[in-house]
Amino acid sequence: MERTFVMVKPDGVQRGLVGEVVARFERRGFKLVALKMLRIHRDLAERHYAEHQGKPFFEDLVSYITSGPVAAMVIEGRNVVATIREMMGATQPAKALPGTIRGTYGIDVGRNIVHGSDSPASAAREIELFFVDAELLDYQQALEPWIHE
Ligand code: ABT
Ligand code: MG
Repeated sequence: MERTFVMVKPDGVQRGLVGEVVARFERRGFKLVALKMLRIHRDLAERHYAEHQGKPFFEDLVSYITSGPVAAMVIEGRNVVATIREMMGATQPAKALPGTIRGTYGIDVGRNIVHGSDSPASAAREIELFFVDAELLDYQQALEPWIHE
């Protein structure tokens, strides 16, 4: 089963949106495999956003993501990477469709509330950055047969 890495960013935590974001993914039917809060420090931020190093917005991005606690999680389900990206909405909240997370709660790109891996390969890399194996829980979701056919 596919897994993705999701993170409620510092603005989402400060605005009390952790429960809202997690609830959307739970209600969709996805399974929570890991969940914790942490404060990202500069070295982890630079590794997480390695693909953007050297770009003009990189410094702002690092200071935003390190500005307060985040809620990090691993979520599992069929096609979960792409589905969660769709539920999040466009990177620029102003362009995100109404009903998506960013299209409901966001305005500026530097306050876009939530992160979700953009591919299964990114998910594997990010999960390893943020979690150790023992934190990824192996259990049966009771309603699973009523969610996947
Ligand atoms: P993340 O979940 O933060 O990775 O956002 P997303 O994958 O939707 O967007 P990408 B392209 O990965 O951008 C990462 C963050 O960089 C910021 N950014 C990006 C800018 O500020 N200006 C830009 O031109 C681009 C391309 C926005 C993204 N998120 N934040 N914060
Ligand atoms: Mg990204």
